[in-house]
Amino acid sequence: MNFETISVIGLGYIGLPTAAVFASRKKKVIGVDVNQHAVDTINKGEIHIVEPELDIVVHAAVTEGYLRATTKPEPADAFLVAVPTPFIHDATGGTHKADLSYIKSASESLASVLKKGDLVVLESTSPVGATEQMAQWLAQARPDLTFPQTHGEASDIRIAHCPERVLPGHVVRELVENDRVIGGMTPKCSEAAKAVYKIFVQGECVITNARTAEMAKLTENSSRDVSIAFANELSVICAKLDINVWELIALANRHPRVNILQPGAGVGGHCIAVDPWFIVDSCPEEARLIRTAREVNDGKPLWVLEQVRAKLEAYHQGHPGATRADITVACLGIAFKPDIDDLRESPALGIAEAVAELGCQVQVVEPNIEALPKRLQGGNVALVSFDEALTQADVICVLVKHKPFIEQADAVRQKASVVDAVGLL
Ligand code: SAJ
Repeated sequence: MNFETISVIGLGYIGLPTAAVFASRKKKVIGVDVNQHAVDTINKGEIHIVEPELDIVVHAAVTEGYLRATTKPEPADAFLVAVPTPFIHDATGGTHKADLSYIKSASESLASVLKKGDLVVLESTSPVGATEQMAQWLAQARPDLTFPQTHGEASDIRIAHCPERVLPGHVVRELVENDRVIGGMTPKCSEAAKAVYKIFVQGECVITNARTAEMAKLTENSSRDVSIAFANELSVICAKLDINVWELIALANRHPRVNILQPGAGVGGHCIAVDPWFIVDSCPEEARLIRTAREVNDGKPLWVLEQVRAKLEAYHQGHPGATRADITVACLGIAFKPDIDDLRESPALGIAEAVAELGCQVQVVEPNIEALPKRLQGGNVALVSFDEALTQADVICVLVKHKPFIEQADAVRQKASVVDAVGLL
């Protein structure tokens, strides 16, 4: 199996680092994306997303001539599909269905350049059955070639699923070091995919079938979601019982077989808050715990907002005649988790927005961004320094446990009115 030219379809948070790491191993890499801006940026040796160390790897890959981006697929020996799989809300039943339209259009467009002997790997996190579906779309587009669903090991094209599992903020290191689960549609498909990943993966490449690989990825993120939901539920219970939940969890975690995660402002990002729904959608009757965990975590920002409202009421009682606009609320952190600039699906961002809608003056302290996102660009929201917020705010909400906040936690402890959603104090 000789994979000299590798094509990565979708140059986002997963596809671009993957393309760059293959290129760093001196493979010819063709990156494909429908976004012309992303393609132009990459071809200049720059990046359109934020991820530590990625700029250096992409710059080297492009300037040394191993990575090139384009909007149209070109022939290659292996194609890795890393496009988004968001969910679609069903307005009637409240279910969340996976949107496979990006996989469909990627398949249809790469099908035109497929040739006998090629490998196609789906990397996008997908509901069980998506790899088989992709194989069908490819077969429909190329009746002149044979595929594993009809010709098994004798097929012209090999197809596999190999889910990405890297942690945002640590992508470049984890891509190389993490183990990979490889699920081929046949054993030969798995072997071909393993040979491709072994070009740069130092972790183990463990082989299974495509459906199990799909479910493994969903299971990993659901497991974390359920664990975080347990911590979030404890935080609500402890507030009612007047117990410090962070002290409680630290105590319980001294048990050798207990490892409770940390409560927070809710679960954000585009993975953990999404993927469990793919399991719920496949097995709505059976996936009771997984659904409830999603609901508990989605409900947490509303609970934090209730705590902020209670502080506002207390302020009004101490300052008769004050209006909402007279109250300054500082929101410490709006990213979806500590020490990154990623605001996508951020519960903290939603809370800051809701506090602004209550009519307060909102001061956002977010050391990882330089300007407020559009959603917060109303008249009553400002991006300020930590010191400014600490001197001016009447109420402080700690929403993300960024490192600079931990270093200045003593200053927050001095303030009278604080909602601490993340255990900073
Ligand atoms: N969070 C808590 N309490 C915790 C841990 C996390 O409230 O104790 C919150 C975070 O603040 C954040 C959310 O959960 O809002 C998710 O953050 P995360 O760091 O747990 O995970 P992600 O979304 O950045 O990345 C996850 C990872 N999956 C697992 O750890 C099982 C990563 O390995 C996956 O590759 C990624 O999803 C993905 O792309 O699917």
